[in-house]
Amino acid sequence: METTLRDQLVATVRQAQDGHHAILKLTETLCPGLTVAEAYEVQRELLRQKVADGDSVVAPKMGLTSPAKLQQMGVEEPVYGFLTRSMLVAPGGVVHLANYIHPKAEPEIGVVLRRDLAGEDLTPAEVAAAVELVFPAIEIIDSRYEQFRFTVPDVIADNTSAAGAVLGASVAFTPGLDLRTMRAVLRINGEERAAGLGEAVLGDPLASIVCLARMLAQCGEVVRAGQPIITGGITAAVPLQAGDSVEVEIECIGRTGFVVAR
Ligand code: OOG
Ligand code: MG
Repeated sequence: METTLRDQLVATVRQAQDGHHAILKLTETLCPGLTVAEAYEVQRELLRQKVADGDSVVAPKMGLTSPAKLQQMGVEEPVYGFLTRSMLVAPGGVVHLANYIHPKAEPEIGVVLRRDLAGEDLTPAEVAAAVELVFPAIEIIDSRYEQFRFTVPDVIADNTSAAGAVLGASVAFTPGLDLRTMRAVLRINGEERAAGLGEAVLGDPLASIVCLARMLAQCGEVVRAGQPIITGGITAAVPLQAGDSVEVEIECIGRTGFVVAR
């Protein structure tokens, strides 16, 4: 992709991210023909700039990996983005709506690998052998596009709506722990608002890591050991309002939460 156009797309998305305002889709304005590969170039350049400005990359995230999410967003394929240090919210912490546009929360299962994983055709069993820890997570997504509507290239260029994440305490991953059958519940002020099983994520949250490794391999990258990777929303995302106390509990893994203020 031509650098001038790429930089224009990066600047447009970055202003929306930093200024917390919604924009029209890139595919509706600057670049109707934006491809998935070009969108990842935009995502990468934007992240590179953020890192140059003092932020740091924490871990990749998978998105659009469950039927509930695909249906909610009206798109068809898994995508990845990256969580950065500035997005992290301490468990039990407070997030301020003023720092977002139209934030939503979604329950996710997180994993930490004990060794790097690379390749186009890993199996869930190979991933399972490499998983060291698992943790309950809440991703706060906040599409920079109006109405939270986008095409796949648009959402990739916007770092897959990544805006915040609460990463709960991790537990050791043991072979007996079948993530497919773990029930995830998202509660707001004590009331259950969304629930689903781990298997909603590509049949197995570990398949999400297989998919991530495959996508990263296309640009010669690997899934790194030690990073807290989130595998994708298990349920549809739930809009946040001031006064919400949000909690996610993943069966056998644990719970985490945060509070929403104006
Ligand atoms: C895109 C991000 C999707 C997930 O877990 O499915 C995502 C969006 O829904 O805005 O993070
Ligand atoms: Mg997510």
